[in-house]
Amino acid sequence: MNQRDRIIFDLKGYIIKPAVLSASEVKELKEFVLRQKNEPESLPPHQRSLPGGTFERLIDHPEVMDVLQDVIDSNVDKIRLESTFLSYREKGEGEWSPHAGGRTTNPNYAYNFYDGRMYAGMTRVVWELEEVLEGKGGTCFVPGSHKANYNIRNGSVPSLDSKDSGIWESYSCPPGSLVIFSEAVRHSADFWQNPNNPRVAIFCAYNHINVRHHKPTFAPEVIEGLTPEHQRFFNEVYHPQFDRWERQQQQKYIKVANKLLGNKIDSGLKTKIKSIVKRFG
Ligand SMILES: O=C(O)CCC(=O)C(=O)O
Repeated sequence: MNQRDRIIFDLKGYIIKPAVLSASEVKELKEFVLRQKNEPESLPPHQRSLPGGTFERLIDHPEVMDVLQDVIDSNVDKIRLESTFLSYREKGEGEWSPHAGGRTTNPNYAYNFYDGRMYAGMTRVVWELEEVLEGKGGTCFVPGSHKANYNIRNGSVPSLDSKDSGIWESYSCPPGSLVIFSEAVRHSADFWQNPNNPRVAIFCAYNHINVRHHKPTFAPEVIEGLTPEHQRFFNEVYHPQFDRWERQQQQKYIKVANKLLGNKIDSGLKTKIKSIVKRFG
């Protein structure tokens, strides 16, 4: 993350990165997620919902990881992906629903600044696949509200939550842009009013490996269909040190099996040992 983006994210609680994806990447991705939405049966089971299929390669897109390493954890292994969904809105669809905002001790989405760097919990990464026009339905924010000292979370001054209170802002961006925000910033969905195109956006919620906000709902066959590098974003909530211990245990058992079989252990047996250690180790 460059210093300008760091300062903006800390100051406002969100940043926009315009046109991260090329026009052809946007086209391919949009066609795929609309197929997932409209004709899932036409796809193999492991691609019928997010994060499966064309979206998979965006899980650890370098532009996303670059930001998350600055706001969640510098170690990519400590970043999880806990929710992904498609937001599709035609003109007139949507809602005004302000939520979050203010300082919180809730580790799921607390925002802190300590020792020269940001520490955000749940961080939303939104891929906008259609053009967004300011004030016409993109996500709205009260900039800086992730650090508010008065309690704005419970909506105790309702006039502040009205869209025309003067404290809300939104954005314009071309298709393929990224909107990244701390869940701690007060924000709201809006009614889609862009006459030119629907809203087609993929919402992702990343978090630190040690906490989770959402109840997991991913289809097991979709997660099993991902590459191992991507599967690990959906591991249960635990510290990655346990993966190291598990690998050490597996190696121990594989060594013993090698000794017993005179170094003839094949890859099928190795996989079996690994899964047994994983289940019972
Ligand atoms: O639909 C939107 O634009 C905002 C969604 C939202 O409120 C959230 O991600 O928490």
